[in-house]
This record gives sequence, C-alpha cells and structure tokens, in this order.
Amino acid sequence: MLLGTNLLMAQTEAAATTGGQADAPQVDWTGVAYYLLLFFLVCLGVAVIGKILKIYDLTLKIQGKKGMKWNTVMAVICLVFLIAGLYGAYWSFTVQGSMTLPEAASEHGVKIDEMFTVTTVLTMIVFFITQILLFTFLFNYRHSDKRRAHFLPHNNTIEKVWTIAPAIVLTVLVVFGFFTWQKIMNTTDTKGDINIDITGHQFAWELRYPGKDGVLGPKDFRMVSAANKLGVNFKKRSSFDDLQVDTMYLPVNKSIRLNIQALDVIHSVYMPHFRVQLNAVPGLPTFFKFTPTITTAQMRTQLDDPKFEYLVYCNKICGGGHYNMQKVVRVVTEAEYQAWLSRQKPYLSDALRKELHFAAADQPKTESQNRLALNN
Ligand SMILES: [Cu+2]
Repeated sequence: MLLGTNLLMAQTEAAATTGGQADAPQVDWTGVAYYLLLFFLVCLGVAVIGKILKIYDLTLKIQGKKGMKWNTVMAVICLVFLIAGLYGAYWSFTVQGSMTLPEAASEHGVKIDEMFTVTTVLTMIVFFITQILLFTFLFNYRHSDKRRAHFLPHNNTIEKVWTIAPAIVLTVLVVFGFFTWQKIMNTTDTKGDINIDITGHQFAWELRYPGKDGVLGPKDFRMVSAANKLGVNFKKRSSFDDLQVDTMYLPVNKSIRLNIQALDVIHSVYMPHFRVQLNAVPGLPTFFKFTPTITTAQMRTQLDDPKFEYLVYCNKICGGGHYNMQKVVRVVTEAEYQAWLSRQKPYLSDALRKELHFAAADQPKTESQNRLALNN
C-alpha cells in the first residue's frame, strides 16, 4: 500500500516536472519477493544450524562427555546481534540519510532543522550507549558455574539517576521546541507582505492572490457555486481584482501569509522544503507565515538538478485521489514575480460574471444595439 502510494506520488511528481513523459519509475516487485525469499531462507538456515548443534549436543551427552555450552553460544549471538545492529544503524544513516530533504528554504526552517539535529544527536548518543552496554553486559555476565549472581532488590540512587536525567533532557527539548514554535507562530505581526489564499478540496488546491489593492476579498461559504468555487463575496469591491492562479509564485525574502481553508474534509498544507505544515480544516480558517529564502533557480544549481521544483502537497489522507493534491511552488526574484503577476487572470471569470448578473451593465447596450439593428 505504502509502496503503491510512493509510486503514484513519484509518477505525479515526474508528470509535473517533465510534462507527463511516460518514463515513470516502476516498483520492482521481483526485488521485494527476492528479499522476502532471502529472509525466509536465512531463517531456515538458522533453524537447520540450531538442529545440527542440538544433535551434536545430544551425541556428546550419549558418549558421556560434557554437553555444549549453550550460554556461551547465546552470548556470542548477542555480540553478533550488537555488531550487526550497529552496522545497520550506520547503513541507514548513510543510505537513507542521503535521501533527506535539502537545506531549509525558509527563514524559520533553519530553526526547525536545528531542533531536529539536536534531538537526533541526543537520542543517538543514548541509543549507542544503551545498546553497547546492554549487549556487552549480556556477553560478559553470561552464566558461569564460577560466579554467583548478586541480588539487588532496590537502590534509591539508581532510581533517582534514571528518573532525573531523562526528565532534565526532555524538559530542555520541550522548552527548546516551545520557544521555536513561539517564534515561528509569532502572532503579534499577523500581516505578511503578500497574502495568499490556499483552499483544499477533494482533490486539489485552489490559489487566490490579491489584485492591485493588495487585499483579498472576503469569502462566504453560502456563495459557493460551480463558477464561484471558493465562495468569494463580490458585494465587496476588494474581491473584484483578485486573481486565480495555478502555480504558487513567491518572491524571495518576502514574508508570505498563507490563508488556509478547506471546502469538504480535513486537508493539510505541506511544503517540506520550507518546513511548513498546517491542517486545512473546514470552517476553521487558519494561517501560516513564512519567508522563502532560496529561489527555485538557486536550489536547482545547489542540488545540480535542473528539473527541481518546490511542491505543496496535501499531508492528510483525505480520500482516494489524495496523492494527486499537489501544486508547483516557484520562488523567484521580485521582478520575475511582478512580471508573472501581471499575466494572471482575474478570479471573476466570464462565467462568474454571468452567474452574478455582472453583465447587467453591458446588457442594455447590446439590446439597444439589437433594436437599432431591427429598426434599420
Ligand atoms: Cu487533501
């Protein structure tokens, strides 16, 4: 299921960037089956070796000799497990680690990455210390006839240490996270340089930009119709020049305020490169402010990938076509942004004009022309 979703995501990504070329990657099911078979084969091998050792042990006992030292066998297996596990951790860091996101392309993203790095480093230190101690203790203190176990019913010092140490570390992490979140969601300055409306519905994002007045017209859910998908209220003049756009263009180093809404179910605005994610909940307008710092062109050279695009995804499984909810986000210079903006079409389309009887002003003119024509 997960592999299937990844495949579809990859396909749409490829379609979005290359214009739907038929060279979409495919899941290598023979590969999955191969590794599954290999796993069962290894299990079978271990079981066979175990049985052989058991038979060897029994023959030794029949011959009146001392049996095998099973505790030593288990202790060695523990050591092997430790080394294989540590190598596995190293492998996943180098292989999966190289698949992580590139440098954060927004101001607050750097702070989020710092937090993530600190948490990862701390948990990794604890992981390596505890795993090494656990398995070497199992090996060192395996059963021996020469040694007697020491019974320790209770020790207050140990109890204090393993309660207080994690409590301090977790408090530091939580407080660090709290202050970072406060900085990101700073609500004293709620206005961005540019206000953008992003509305989720099954299964797409709709984008609305303010026109020349820089103000987005208000919306009213009772005005939602086929032509007025977002329910923009055209009783207000600020709605008239609003623009309907397909790609989210953002000027670099400008603060962007995303007004997030949903029309049907819960969606989630997800822009991983900018470290942005916030739910889009029907009836609960929210917003997220961020400042993009790296243009698409700069990121393309940084990653050495001429086809790279920032994307906005939906990060809630909102229905059957959820994977398809994505749009290209392009971070450009101010001049490029203005040039692009001047080419965008108004939200108030001809169909919408007709529906709202906006053509009323033109209508009599045409009628009178018709009459004139008839008279002639
Ligand atoms: Cu969605």
